[in-house]
Amino acid sequence: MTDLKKYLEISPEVQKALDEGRPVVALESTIISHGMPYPQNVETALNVEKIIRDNGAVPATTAIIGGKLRVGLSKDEIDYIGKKGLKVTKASRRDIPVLVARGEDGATTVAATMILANLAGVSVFATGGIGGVHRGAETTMDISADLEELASTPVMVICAGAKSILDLGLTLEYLETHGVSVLGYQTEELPAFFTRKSGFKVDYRMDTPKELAAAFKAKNDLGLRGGMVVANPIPEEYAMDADYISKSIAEAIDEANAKGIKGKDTTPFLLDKLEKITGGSSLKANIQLVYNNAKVATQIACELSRM
Ligand code: PSU
Ligand code: MN
Repeated sequence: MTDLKKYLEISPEVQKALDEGRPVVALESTIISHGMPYPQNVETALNVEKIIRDNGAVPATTAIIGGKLRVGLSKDEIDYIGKKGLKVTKASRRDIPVLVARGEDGATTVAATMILANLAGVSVFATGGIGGVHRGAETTMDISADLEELASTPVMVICAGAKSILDLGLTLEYLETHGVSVLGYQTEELPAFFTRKSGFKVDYRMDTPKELAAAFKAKNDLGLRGGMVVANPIPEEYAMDADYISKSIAEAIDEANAKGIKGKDTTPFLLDKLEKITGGSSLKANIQLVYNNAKVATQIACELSRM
């Protein structure tokens, strides 16, 4: 960590907030490049930043640009990542050293965003959905590096659960094994991204941002490694029909299998396919749940900054 300054560039606005102990909320960039089409991706990313500001924190969108680990991007940089879309390297933990050494760009996944946030001293991060154990993982071994990162890096991730493109039961088992608390915000049930219900229970229900912040603070104070998952259900009015979405997901997975899609391409392929199958209605829901997560994450960050 001796040469951190050489690699890490925190925007002046984010640095100032951190120096003054004001709340900061990290945001990922794979959701911009690989999670949504242009221009809705950039529009959403900028709206998310506005929601965070309006609720009293400073947004810190992260990415790797020209080999620099960046925490806090300008509007032009967000536009650059969004326009470049799938041409930007999807960057998880394993990609970071190579992109840095080569001076290349990378859009940070949940795992990579946790790493960058932690290096900068940011501990709350809002996103849409986390990666997890894929369906069929008993043969493919496709388990997102996001889960491993949650096991080791002290960042609280506010999401709308995980999409049922994943095996939610196995994802919860994996998190349990690695000691990651899954906390439901005003719910006992793990939300499944597009829907408020999944049939699976979270570890604990918490009803206020303050309770969530207190749990995270206790974890850190006790020196317990790793992050936490806050599962925040999509607002009722934007939730999708469970049967419709589960049929659409099955169709997307069948196509991915038929085409032999593997590795880091799997999640972006399924997200794109799903959006096409649902004629854009999944994108609408996706955008709204991210806004909702940004708001709750900001409330948690505000509570933490007072503790
Ligand atoms: N799930 C979503 N939207 C996303 C992603 C996942 O609903 O945009 C992105 C996130 O960046 C997440 C990554 O960290 O995909 C996980 O990819 P993989 O499954 O290859 O680890
Ligand atoms: Mn994978």
